[in-house]
Amino acid sequence: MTQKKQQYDAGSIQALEGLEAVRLRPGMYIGSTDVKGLHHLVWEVIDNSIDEHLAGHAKKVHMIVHEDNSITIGDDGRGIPTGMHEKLQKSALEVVMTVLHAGGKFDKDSYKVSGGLHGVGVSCVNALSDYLKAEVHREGKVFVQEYSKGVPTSKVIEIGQTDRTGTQITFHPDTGIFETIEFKYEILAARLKELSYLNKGLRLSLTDERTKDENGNSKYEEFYSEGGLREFVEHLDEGRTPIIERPIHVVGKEENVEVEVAMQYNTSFQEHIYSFVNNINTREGGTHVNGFRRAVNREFQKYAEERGFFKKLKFKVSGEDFREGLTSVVAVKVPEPQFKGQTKGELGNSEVTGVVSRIVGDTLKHYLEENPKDVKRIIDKVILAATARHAARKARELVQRKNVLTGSGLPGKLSDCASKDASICEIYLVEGDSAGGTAKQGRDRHFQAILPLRGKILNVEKAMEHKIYENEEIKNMFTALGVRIVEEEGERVLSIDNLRYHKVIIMTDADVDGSHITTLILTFFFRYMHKLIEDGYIYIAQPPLYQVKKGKQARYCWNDDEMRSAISEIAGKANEATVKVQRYKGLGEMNAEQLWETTMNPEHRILKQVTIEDAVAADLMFSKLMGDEVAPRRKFIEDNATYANVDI
Ligand code: 0RA
Repeated sequence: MTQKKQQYDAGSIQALEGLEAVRLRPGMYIGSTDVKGLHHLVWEVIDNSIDEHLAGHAKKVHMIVHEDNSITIGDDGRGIPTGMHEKLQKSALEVVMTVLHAGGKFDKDSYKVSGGLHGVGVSCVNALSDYLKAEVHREGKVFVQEYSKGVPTSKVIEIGQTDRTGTQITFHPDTGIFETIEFKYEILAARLKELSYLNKGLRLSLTDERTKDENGNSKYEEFYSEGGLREFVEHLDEGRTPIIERPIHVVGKEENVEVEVAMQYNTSFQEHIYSFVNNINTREGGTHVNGFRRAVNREFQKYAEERGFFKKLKFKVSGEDFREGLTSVVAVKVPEPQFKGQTKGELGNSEVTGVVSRIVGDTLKHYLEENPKDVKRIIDKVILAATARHAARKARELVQRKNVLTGSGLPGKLSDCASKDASICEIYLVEGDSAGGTAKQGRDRHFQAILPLRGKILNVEKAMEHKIYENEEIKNMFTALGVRIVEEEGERVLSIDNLRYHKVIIMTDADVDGSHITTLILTFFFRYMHKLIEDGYIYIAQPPLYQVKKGKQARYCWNDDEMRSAISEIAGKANEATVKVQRYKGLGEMNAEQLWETTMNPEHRILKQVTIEDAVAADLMFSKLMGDEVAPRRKFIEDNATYANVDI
């Protein structure tokens, strides 16, 4: 055996061991093996194509979902190198595809993500696919190699000539690894759209061969943005009314950190910041967001104080007041990003704060000097925000103090549970007093509490904050849950140290009104108790839609398919006249025992955990639902008569 041969074998064994680790513990590499992890495979491959764009090569990226849920992602970048890898004595293509973390070693000057959400390398995708094909157009030739579960099933072969360059990867996720391999069009489309805003000038397309129109054409969409972040902010603010003419746009670079920010003031009362690091959404913010906020506060404060705008105010204007009704996208490119936080969604690099703060500050200074009309409108809004916050604090303190004074402080309408162990306790927020009564009879009072909510709760997107604390239903929720809003360094934060239940379950009727109420409650949580959603405490109960009954046999069904199979199973042929089906619309149509069996008993019930899958999409939905325009809200509610299908 020659020395070279030995090296080759050693290299292959090492590569195999690496990929075996990925297959043994996929969660460590892609987070999970559910729908989320499945889509992670796509993000991984497309990130490589985006890197080619960032390095100035790729202009187009296409994605095709095939009928069998395999996916093709292609770009017109340089193409993965195919020459011999000296050390491993095989094609660089094979190394990139089969050696864990090999991608990075080939890296040029692009902003790779390390230790973060993506960036595990395309070899991970290969390891977790039962089939993968890489096709490379490079140096006038077309090269192809195929793999199964990360192991090559062919050599790198040359199959023809070409006049273009690029890489095309087709993979089929391993059904033995993933709980589901069904890609969701909406998730793919949302990310491609986001990527088009983050990478202006890049053309992205999505073809879904699983969905055909009447002419047999596959579903197809293109995503392209010329304006980049400026258009992104305009898109995010579609349902809101702007108060300045054009978004403020910041672009700059310092110490290898690229910064781009777009910000727009609107008439709403909320702050919306979407932040990205190397194209990846940082949901928990981080040093780039801190730098941005610091600059906004500092520049506006200085400007307003120098001109005496705040002279007449009897209270201090705080940082938040400058950002009420501000929608912004903060995107940075950092060479070696460090991620921290619970979901690794927070940028940790401390040097980024100062860079962003300086670059944003410089642009804002000029903006403030040059746009007096717009700035006047912003300052008026800031003063209004500060005044409202002052009123809200008074209202909140009144409510929170009152609770302390009135003994237990718990709302009279709450039927509390016996246990005081929050980790096993649940609270059902139930629509209406009558369903509340049924739930109270049906529950297990050891660990289940019931809080009936009367009618429609306040639409918090539209209400001023102090009104919120005066609303009876909302006060009850705060006190029953045991959470409070406290101020830390002038910013409001939700304190959940005394949260009394680790499951907060929204239970409403399965009709239009019910889904409207669910939406209102979720909007409230989204705006005022965001942390409860983030930490996974919020659930939606799923009452059954049907009961199929024959004699003593009864079966509950949660959708039409289940209903049909229940009919044929327990009632014989579907067209038999004694086939009895009851459609439940309201919780009130069930008696206490039925409600317990189907919707409250932990052994049988179906709970949908509310997650913030995609903060951008969720927020868009809320603002469309709750914003200034009525038509999109009505349509949404009509389209979603049962809430079950809405992923927020
Ligand atoms: C390694 C090195 C180079 C490019 C790539 C990998 C690359 C990977 C993928 C995956 C999908 N599309 C891709 N495009 C490129 C640099 C190539 C060079 O220096 O010419």
